[in-house]
Amino acid sequence: DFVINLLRHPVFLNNEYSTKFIDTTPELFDFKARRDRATKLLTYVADVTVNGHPETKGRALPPADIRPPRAPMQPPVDWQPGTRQLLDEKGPKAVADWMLAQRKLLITDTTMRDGHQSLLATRMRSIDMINAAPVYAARMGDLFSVECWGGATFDVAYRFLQECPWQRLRDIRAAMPNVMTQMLLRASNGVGYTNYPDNVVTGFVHQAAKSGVDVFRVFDSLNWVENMRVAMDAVIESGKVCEGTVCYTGDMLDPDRAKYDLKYYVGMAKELEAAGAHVLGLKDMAGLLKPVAADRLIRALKEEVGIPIHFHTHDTSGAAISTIMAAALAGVDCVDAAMDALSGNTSQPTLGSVVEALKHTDRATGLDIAAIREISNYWESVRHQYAAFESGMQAPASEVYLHEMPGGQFTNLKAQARSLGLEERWHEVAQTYADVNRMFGDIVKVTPSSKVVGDMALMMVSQGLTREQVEDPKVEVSFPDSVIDMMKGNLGQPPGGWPEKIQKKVLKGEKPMTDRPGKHLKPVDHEQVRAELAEQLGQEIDDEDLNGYLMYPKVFTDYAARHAEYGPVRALPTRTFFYGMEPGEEISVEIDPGKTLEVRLQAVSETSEDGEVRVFFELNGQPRTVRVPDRK
Ligand code: BTN
Ligand code: 3PY
Ligand code: ZN
Repeated sequence: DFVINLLRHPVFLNNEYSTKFIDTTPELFDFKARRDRATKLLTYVADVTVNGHPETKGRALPPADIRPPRAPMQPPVDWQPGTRQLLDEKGPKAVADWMLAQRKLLITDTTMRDGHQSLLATRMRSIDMINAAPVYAARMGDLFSVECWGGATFDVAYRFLQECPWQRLRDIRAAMPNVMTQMLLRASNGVGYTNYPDNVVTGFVHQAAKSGVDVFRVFDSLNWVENMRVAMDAVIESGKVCEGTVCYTGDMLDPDRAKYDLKYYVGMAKELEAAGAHVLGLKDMAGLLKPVAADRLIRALKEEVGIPIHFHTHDTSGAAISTIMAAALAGVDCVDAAMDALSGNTSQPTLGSVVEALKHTDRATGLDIAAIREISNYWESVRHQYAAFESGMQAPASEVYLHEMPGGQFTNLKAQARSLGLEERWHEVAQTYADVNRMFGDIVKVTPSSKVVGDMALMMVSQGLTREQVEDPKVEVSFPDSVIDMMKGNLGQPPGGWPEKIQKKVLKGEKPMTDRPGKHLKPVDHEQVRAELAEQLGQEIDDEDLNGYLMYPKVFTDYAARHAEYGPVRALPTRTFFYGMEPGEEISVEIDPGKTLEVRLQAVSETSEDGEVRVFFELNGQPRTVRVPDRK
């Protein structure tokens, strides 16, 4: 250990030591991991300071005068028991009964999941959420839940933010002990883009429950209840709230689109109730449900099913608040909204405005509007730091009723279009997305089926192919892999099956599967995978790591390798993480509860002849020099 410390010591590495070095450098005898982690972090900060962060290069910068976001309250805070205590003490059925007994409209705050997934490409870092959790506990204790996990946040945490999604969950949960945490689960697709073996799905749900998820919103990207049972059963087994979810698509009021009519939705809702759902989720991922349709749908569902209804929508069209009002007046039990500063457009409708709209009515939410404003001000300052990930969407648009893209996909697809040089042709992409949907038989479009439709649309626009050409057996088309996979039946079955003509053309005669994909996937031997992974990475693999690896093998191992190099970068302020430091700047980095590093950047050298830059820090008052290659 001593030799390792010596060889890694920056003073030693920089050839700046004298004969007294060992005697005057007590940290050489400090064999705890802490010092080592500090060195890793300094290496990261030095690297980003010199080379920039690959994710923010060439993108919009945060406003020049921004200051680090300051949360309205610091721990410890006083809090009153909330839904979380109800769940822990009385179980999920009691939560559902309690929901039905409320006259007030219950609210889920989606800021920490769908809000930033839909507005900031899912890039919000854990530290910005964890800092908000205490004020939620103290002042938003009457929320139904806080959606803060699942969907795209899981792989983005590992892949782009270099942090552990499980730790995010545990930390938010610990700092907000009274409000239920909620996640979005893609049923057999877990938090991924493909069906997983049944025991991987079950194991993942059990781990998520153990690490801190209270409410699981479970949906299937083709609305196939058969494909939801494994995940729903696992949630029910774990004693948490199972929100079995219907995805809304199309236009229920349009007689020319009879496939998804009132009867269809009520039928699926009843199947979910029979499958054991405690709560019925109604997931309008693109924001297509119109106010009058919402009134009819919610009234019918309230009549036909006995479990509470939780409505989720997006404000892409600008009409979502009117749909929320219609749903509230029709008796919906709970709705999703995002804190004002992260609401609107492709995100959820505006939480404070929903609260205001219902004040002094019998459905008043009881939430504290002053607290909402203060918390939203915090989110506003958080949002500024992520300027690089803003979509540039300027206004709501009724075009969503044409393309029907989910709010969580819209900005992603736009970025994909840009990277293919198709940004100028965005409205063509939107029209083609609609054409592909019809060609595929008018399907539910939500992760992962939405990604398949998007892949196909981008391919067609970039190759100048029309729907007629793609459907023409005489025209040779090379379909994206995701399309082939979906037509094979690997995401399951849409209502009424796949249109035969296009399926035949895509599969070139190969026979599709029509039963549940999970039935054909071999169970995973968790302990064997754990042992192999531990061997490969040379580190212990805990249950969270194992479940992360099973969802995303390569994303996880890449994350683990970077973690070994850079250490706990999750603890860095967001601005430092994306932009490094300025000479003279000081930051505090809490790497463990109560263990804080004070870091000051003194200076940055010129690039040496061998292409290296020396970055001079003060770490807790001690000088430290880090060398990084100039890769600019
Ligand atoms: C990524 O791999 O794209 C994200 C992880 C962070 C990589 C770090 S950021 C500082 C340094 N500069 C780089 O170009 N990569 C590393
Ligand atoms: C996701 O699965 O990530 C979604 O947000 C679907 O709406
Ligand atoms: Zn959503």
